[in-house]
Amino acid sequence: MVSISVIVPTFNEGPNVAPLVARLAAIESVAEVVFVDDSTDDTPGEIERVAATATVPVRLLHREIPTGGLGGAVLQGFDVATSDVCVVMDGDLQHPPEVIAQLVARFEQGDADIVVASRYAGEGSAAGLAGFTRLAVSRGSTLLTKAMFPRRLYGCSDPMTGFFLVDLNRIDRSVLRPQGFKILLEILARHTLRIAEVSFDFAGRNAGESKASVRQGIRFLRQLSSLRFGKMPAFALVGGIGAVVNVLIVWALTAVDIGYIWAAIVAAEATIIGNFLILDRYVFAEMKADASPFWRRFGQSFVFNNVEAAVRIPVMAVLVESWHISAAVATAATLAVAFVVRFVFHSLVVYRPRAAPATAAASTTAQSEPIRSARA
Ligand SMILES: Nc1nc2c(ncn2[C@@H]2O[C@H](COP(=O)(O)OP(=O)(O)OP(=O)(O)O)[C@@H](O)[C@H]2O)c(=O)[nH]1
Ligand SMILES: [Mg+2]
Repeated sequence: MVSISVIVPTFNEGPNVAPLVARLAAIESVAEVVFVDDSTDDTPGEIERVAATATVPVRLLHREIPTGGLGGAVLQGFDVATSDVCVVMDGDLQHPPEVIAQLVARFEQGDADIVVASRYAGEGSAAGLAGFTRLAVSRGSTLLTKAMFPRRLYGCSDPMTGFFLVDLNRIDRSVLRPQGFKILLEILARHTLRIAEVSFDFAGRNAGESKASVRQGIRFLRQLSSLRFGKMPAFALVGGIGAVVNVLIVWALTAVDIGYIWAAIVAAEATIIGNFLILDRYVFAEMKADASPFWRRFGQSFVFNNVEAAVRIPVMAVLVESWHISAAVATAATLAVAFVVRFVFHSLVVYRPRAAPATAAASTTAQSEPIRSARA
């Protein structure tokens, strides 16, 4: 039976401490609960009061200088944990402690380095996310992030969750650069781990206030930039070069008296094909072996790009005619949306592994995504 340290980052969660500890104490495999606290109120006092009578060891690490925010707190929790197998969870009871038994059971099967409690797998639900906007932001950013790290996040439907079990022996903590909320993403994007999942229902917050904010969103963008946005920059570069080539072809063909409509069509198709060949050769090189055959990848990419071009013009017309947006802004907006959709489609659909990618299950040292540079 594995015994685990539960790491709970807290910021002003006083009223949630007692019910959380009571529910954790009832779980057999829990060896200790480590609160890593950055509170500005009496939460540390409350943790000490609860610890005095708890039936499970409760430890408190109060940080005067809250380096790295929530993610930094989790890392410091790892440093003081007595067990090598840790569960990270929120302190507001949005993560039901009873799910820990399932995380441990899944880990004990022996084929995973990390077990993620997912809101988006199987029976899970994100109903506890307040409001349509937050749900949409959560879903959208998850999809885009998965497209940036298609191999390392393969098999993880919820890389943004704050509820997971990790075997510390399988990760190199010195490469982690936590900034804010997304510590799991930081771990997954910088290692090649065997990921397993357990689904759960994300509850509403028990008591107290949310710390999620626009500021956290900005920190998330900073985190993505320190992870170098995975595959996205290379994908964008190929698209940018394609656009320039497109213009050059139109210029050359019209110079030899070919009508501009025909010139535009030839240029568009030539760049769609050329872009695909470059993406396939360089950007998604290491994913080809596991993906569908060449002609199928080509077909999907070709059809997608033609449909996209065909749909974008009428959408632009609607924006300009009915919404009275200027043509330039409408062009920029539709191009930006098309870029994101194209990127997600290629990364997650065209190059989707037909089975679990071989390396994902093999080792923690293989560095197949362009993340190595971020280690410096
Ligand atoms: N140590 C530490 N813990 C934090 C910090 N910010 C948030 N937390 C804790 O991290 C957990 C997640 O924060 P929440 O505010 O619940 O974030 P959320 O679940 O996205 O937002 P809600 O849905 O509104 O609850 C909670 O246990 C917080 O107390 C921080 O800066 N330092
Ligand atoms: Mg919460």
